Amino acid sequence: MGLTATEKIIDKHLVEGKMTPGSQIAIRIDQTLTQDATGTMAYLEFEAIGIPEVKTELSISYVDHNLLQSDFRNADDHRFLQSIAGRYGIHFSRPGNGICHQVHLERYAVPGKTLLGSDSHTPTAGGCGVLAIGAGGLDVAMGMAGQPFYLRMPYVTGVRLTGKLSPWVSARDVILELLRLMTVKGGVGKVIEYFGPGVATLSVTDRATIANLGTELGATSTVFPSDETTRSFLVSQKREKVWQILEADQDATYHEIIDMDLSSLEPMIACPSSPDNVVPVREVAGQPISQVIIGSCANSSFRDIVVAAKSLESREIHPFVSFEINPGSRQVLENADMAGALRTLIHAGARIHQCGCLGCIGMGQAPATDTISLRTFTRNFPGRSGTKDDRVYLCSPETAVASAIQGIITDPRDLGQAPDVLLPETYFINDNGIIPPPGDGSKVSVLRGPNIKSLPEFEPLPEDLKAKILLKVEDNITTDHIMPAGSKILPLRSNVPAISEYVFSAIDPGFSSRAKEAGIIIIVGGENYGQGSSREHAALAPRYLGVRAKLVKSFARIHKANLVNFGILPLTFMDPDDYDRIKQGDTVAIPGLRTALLAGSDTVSVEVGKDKTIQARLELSVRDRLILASGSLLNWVRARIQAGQGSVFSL
Ligand code: MIC
Ligand code: SF4
Repeated sequence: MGLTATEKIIDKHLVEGKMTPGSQIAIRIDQTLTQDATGTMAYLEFEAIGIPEVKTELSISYVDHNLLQSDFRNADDHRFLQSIAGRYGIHFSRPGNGICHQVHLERYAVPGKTLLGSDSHTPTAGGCGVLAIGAGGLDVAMGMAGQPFYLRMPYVTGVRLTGKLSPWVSARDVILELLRLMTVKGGVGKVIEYFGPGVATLSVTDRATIANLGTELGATSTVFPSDETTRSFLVSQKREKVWQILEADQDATYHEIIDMDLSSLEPMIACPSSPDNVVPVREVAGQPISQVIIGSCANSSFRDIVVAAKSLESREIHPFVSFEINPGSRQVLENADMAGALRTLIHAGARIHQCGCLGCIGMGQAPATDTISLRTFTRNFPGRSGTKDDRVYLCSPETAVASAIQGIITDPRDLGQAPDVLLPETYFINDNGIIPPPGDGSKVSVLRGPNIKSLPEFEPLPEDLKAKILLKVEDNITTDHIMPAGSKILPLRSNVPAISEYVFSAIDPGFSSRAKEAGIIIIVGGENYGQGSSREHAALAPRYLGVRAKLVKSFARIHKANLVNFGILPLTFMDPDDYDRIKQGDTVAIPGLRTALLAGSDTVSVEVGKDKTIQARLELSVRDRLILASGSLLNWVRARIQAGQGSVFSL
């Protein structure tokens, strides 16, 4: 039987398990990436493993999330990241060089390879035929140490593209349409693979936009074939030699197929406050706006910036709108400049920022009270912009610029003739923003500022668990609810005691002080709990506060893996109606938990108060169970190293 492109990559990298969807597999990791906000912790964890040097083909540390340097802490983090990269054989992409996913696509993505990144939008490289997966920092640290990555063999959903996008309609509209169809839960456990004649009409950066936002479907990854378009892209990056073909076999079978005719699509927009709250732009057109930003790892490539500039030729930004450009990379900025786009943008009234995540992660650019902000970003979760009760819409660069001109949400087709954007045959390339490691890093000293605190130690799982339900939450709780980001909190990513003060602060400001009195804690939640970011702080900081279990209707993939890595038991309701039978403040007990876990039991009885018992499911692999019993992945790995089993982590 033939294989899909995804299966071909997995097959080549499989080190454990069988390619049966849903079963546990382990794959070899060729490349890793980290970004600063998750990276400081990932490198502290890598250090704690005790290996002299990374064992991957390429590992790279990007600095893109926190560039504010509002005090010494952020600058110290940058110095720490640069020095530890040199120490362990890791490339370092300097602050201002660009967003990890955009730079990686340009300079390092190799068709057919595996990439593990400590950021949920790592699948962006899937636009170039890479199997790229987002994970928690500890899993990426393990990848750097040469260990395989454990995951459930994904179901492969095929999206067959036909036709060609109409003028003013672009890649963002393709994925917004898919988000409308599949919702933020629709991709869980799946890789979304694109095929069909429509693929050839999309450039690699268009494909990367679509792959990037596959994360918002909850998908494990997104994979595009590697074809002649991919080859031309690699030629334009002077990297043709890494090109290789990747396509599904003629007789490959997909788990399901979604047909999409590109010609039938129209400009779409995600309304507040979820990326799947999608409608055609015309349905919400006419509402006044105060801010428009083009940027983020989803839509800040050369094409995205130039299409905005061309649309602005002999036009101006509306006087009530702040129009802002966050270029994806220094390469984008330099090439847009050479194409004359920057001058047009500046002249029309745009505010040009440095290359990085900036407002996408709430580092500045917060919108005004009770006004609409249009962004080409990835997420519009409530409050992520930094403004309470924000009204953030997500759309294409075309819709963004048309609206910035008119001052109201505008269907870009109203602007008349669509601009033509020619991609450079070869980009002007300058890699001086990337510092390769020295041949021998053993002499490099790691520079640690006072805000960089070592990792807390965690106790093994007790035999009997007695805990209090300190918080009960609804469906679709995001990691931005659990562990918010933004300019106040992001500088604390290397300081677990300090950042833990903000756990759940967005929805329950008293949580961390209550937690300090409560002892052992359990959290109850609904469907798709922990969607969004890969930030392991959303597991690490609650664990530090005493959270030992979460009982929910269903989990998002990366968050569940992070919970296991930090010794928090992920339990799901056998009967979802039991969610309504328990309340915040109840006490729960799970007697004999440790024995049941290690015996491989699939269910446990949870006693709630004095008179109720409900059943909870333990959907865990053998490895997960051992990690949970040890108290954390690091405890488990250290114990194995001490027992002389250090080089073989597999089970
Ligand atoms: C995000 O977009 O939410 C982030 C910030 O890039 C996160 C990583 C983080 O929290 O550091 C992600 O998507 O994984
Ligand atoms: Fe950065 Fe935003 Fe992309 Fe996250 S989604 S990596 S914050 S640009």
